Amino acid sequence: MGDKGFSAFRLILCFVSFIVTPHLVRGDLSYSFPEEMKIQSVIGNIAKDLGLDLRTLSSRKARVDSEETRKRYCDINLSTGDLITSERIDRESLCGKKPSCVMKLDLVLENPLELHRVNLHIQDVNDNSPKFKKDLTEMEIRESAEKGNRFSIEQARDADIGQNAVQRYNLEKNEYFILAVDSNKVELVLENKLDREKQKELNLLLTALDGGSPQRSGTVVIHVTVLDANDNAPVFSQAVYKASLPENSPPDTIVINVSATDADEGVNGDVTYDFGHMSDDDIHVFSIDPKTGQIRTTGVIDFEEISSFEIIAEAKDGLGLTSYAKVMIDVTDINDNAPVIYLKSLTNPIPENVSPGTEVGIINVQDRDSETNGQARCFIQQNVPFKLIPSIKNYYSLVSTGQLDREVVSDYNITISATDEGSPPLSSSKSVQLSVADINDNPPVFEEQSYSAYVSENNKPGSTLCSVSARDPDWRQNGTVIYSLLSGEVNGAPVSSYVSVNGDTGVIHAVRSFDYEQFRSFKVQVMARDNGSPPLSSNVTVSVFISDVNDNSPQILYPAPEGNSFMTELVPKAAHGGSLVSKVIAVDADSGQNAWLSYHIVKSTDPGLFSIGVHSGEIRTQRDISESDRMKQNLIVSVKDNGQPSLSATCSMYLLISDNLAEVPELKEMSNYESNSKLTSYLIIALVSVSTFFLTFIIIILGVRFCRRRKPRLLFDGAVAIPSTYLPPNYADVDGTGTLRSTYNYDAYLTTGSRTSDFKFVTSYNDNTLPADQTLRKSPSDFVDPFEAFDASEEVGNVKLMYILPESFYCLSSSSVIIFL
Ligand SMILES: *[C@@H]1O[C@H](CO)[C@@H](O)[C@H](O)[C@H]1NC(C)=O
Ligand SMILES: *[C@@H]1O[C@H](CO)[C@@H](O)[C@H](O)[C@H]1NC(C)=O
Ligand SMILES: *[C@@H]1O[C@H](CO)[C@@H](O)[C@H](O)[C@H]1NC(C)=O
Ligand SMILES: *[C@@H]1O[C@H](CO)[C@@H](O)[C@H](O)[C@H]1NC(C)=O
Ligand SMILES: CC(=O)N[C@H]1CO[C@H](CO)[C@@H](O)[C@@H]1O
Repeated sequence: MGDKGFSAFRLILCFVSFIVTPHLVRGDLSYSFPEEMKIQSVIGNIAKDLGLDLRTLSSRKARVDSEETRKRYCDINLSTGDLITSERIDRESLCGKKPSCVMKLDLVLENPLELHRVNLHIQDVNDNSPKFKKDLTEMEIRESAEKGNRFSIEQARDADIGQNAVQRYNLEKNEYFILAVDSNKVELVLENKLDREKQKELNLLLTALDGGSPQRSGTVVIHVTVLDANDNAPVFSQAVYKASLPENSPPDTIVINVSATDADEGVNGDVTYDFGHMSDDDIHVFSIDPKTGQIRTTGVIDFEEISSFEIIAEAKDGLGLTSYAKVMIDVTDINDNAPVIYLKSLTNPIPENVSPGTEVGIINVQDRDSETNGQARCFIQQNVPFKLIPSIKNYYSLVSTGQLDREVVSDYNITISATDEGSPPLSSSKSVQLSVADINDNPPVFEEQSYSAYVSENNKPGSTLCSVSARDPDWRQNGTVIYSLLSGEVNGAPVSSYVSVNGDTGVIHAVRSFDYEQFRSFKVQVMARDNGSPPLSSNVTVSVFISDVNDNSPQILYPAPEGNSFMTELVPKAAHGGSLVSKVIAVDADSGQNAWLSYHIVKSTDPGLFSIGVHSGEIRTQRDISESDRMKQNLIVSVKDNGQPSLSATCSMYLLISDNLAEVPELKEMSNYESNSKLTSYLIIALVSVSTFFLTFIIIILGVRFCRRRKPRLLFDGAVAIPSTYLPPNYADVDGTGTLRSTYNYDAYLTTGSRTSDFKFVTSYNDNTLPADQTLRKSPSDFVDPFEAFDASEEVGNVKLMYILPESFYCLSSSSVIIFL
């Protein structure tokens, strides 16, 4: 509006100057007028302005002369005196860009020659539009161009000047560029970044406007081609790729394809693939094809190691712009792991006395697979007294189900198997050795229920009687058998003084020599004990039977041994042949054959006169006595037993063939007849007293029988007080258990075969350490039992009675005639 007002103002001004400013100055006329006036347009009235007479103009040949151009542009209407345009006056062609355009004309008058300068000021008129060189300008701009970058545009040209020249430019509205115009340049300024990929090219309409009125304009189309820059990273088709892959897939299995596109062109759009940063573990597992983006396996895929992979795939274009996508690969489980059985704890060995249900071990089963592939069941074989009880999680308790007996099964081989529930299932097994530890639960057992040992009397001390043996199936010391004698007494003496047992071997040794005549058998208890704690034991009875040896010579009771008595048999003169004269009485402490005596006359005064009964010992006449026979007859009789070798004894028998002792004169010669008769009376007294004693003895025996436990000492005090001097001192070394010490000296000797030793059992327990005046404390049965043993062992028909005398014992046979003279 202001523009227009301004233009109007200028037009008026121009018009005013055109009207008001004729140069009336002689010689100089000035006119101002706009260009491009119509031909014949009146510029001014020269005649008037110069004061010329119109009528004279033609006569004076008034004309317009132009110095510079051949064209005149103006003419004078001679009839009106007006200066009129005769040609188009274009200021631009006359003056170009000059700010003031003045055409100088000469007005020539003749008659008189008058010359007037006429200056024609040609006013510009907006007759030219702004003009660009071309209607279309091509421009190439890189899309990478930064905001604010300027791109010059050639200015528009307008032939007009001043206000009519280009005053401003106008850029069609667009989102990228704005216009920056200053006096000498026009520039496009990038306001928003270009994106070739969004808009490859754009046309901008640029308008140049002048200040004329009416306003004129010129336009140009700027065709902008956006050049590609590598401004686009490749773009993956998915931000996250998901794939699943069975474990153990062979190498070169295609896992997934990733793909990325790049909007850029050419090398900028060439996408190559790679992996982004990867852990060292994953590097060898997958490969990616740089061209196709195919991801393949290269290594071993083990679900149990890694169950899922998260890989970064990288896409890169030619100039290095990259983008990334996540590739998630889930590995699916395959049942490729067998369950593994771990023995977490084991009580080994287990004592055999554990109660059923005792936990023996803990087992853990692990299967690295997952889900059902990793669920394992565990079991053991049937034929063992153990079972598995499932416990928490994959733990099992191995417990015993029955009573164990090491002596039956000492080791168990338990096979534990585990199977998972995969398809196909996998299984494994483990063998567990379990030992059963011993408990001393078995006593030693003797191989036989009882043992018998047979030994000949007069055995050497230390000789072996027999051996016992017991077995104990327990282990080591629990099964180590030690033998010992149980304390007890035999005939009132500790058994240890008779036998000993080797603790290790069970061999039973005689400690002393036995005398059959003293006792024929005895029993000892042997204990077998193991070494356990507490020990177990069992007992066995060992019966020792002593067999007879011919160690006793026949003992001649009648006639008394020579020197001790003086005995004579009277043989009546009238004795007929075959009549019994006398009898030799002998006994043998041995038994059986050893005591089977035979009698022989080894020497006689008159060999034909007497004979002796081989077995009876009866001396009989062989024939009638005749007068010629000598009065004194001597017989030497030998008594032999039937042992091997046989033992014998001899005695002398004095026979007197007479009817009357008085008839024997020689008798007086016989030494000490007086004393003999005296002796006889002594003997009679002795016999009476002995008989009395015997009767007393019988009464006492009977008394003892009835009340044996009341006064046993009465009977035996005398007997047991017999001092024993022939027991060797080292008997004291026999310890109480009857077990021989290893240092025991077997050289112990015992007198044998003599009468005095016959009843050694009486003295044997009366050992050296016992003071003579000490009262023995023994239970009565201890004393009586040996007698009972004797009673039991007596031979039928040969009942022996026993006299107990202060110094000795005599055994007398009731079948014999006992004669003490
Ligand atoms: C990956 O592309 C290849 C060809 O380039 C095609 O053979 C294969 O099947 C594709 N694999 C997947 C998983 O799309
Ligand atoms: C226990 O079993 C294993 C394997 O089955 C075998 O090698 C071993 O000899 C067995 N031991 C016994 C004592 O049976
Ligand atoms: C013997 O048995 C006992 C239990 O009675 C036991 O403690 C010990 O270990 C066993 N000895 C051996 C060598 O087995
Ligand atoms: C063996 O005898 C002893 C002594 O008499 C006794 O203590 C023990 O209990 C007996 N042992 C057996 C197994 O009978
Ligand atoms: C030669 C010429 O143009 N003469 C003109 C002068 O002016 C008068 C009046 O306007 C015209 O009638 C003539 O023709």
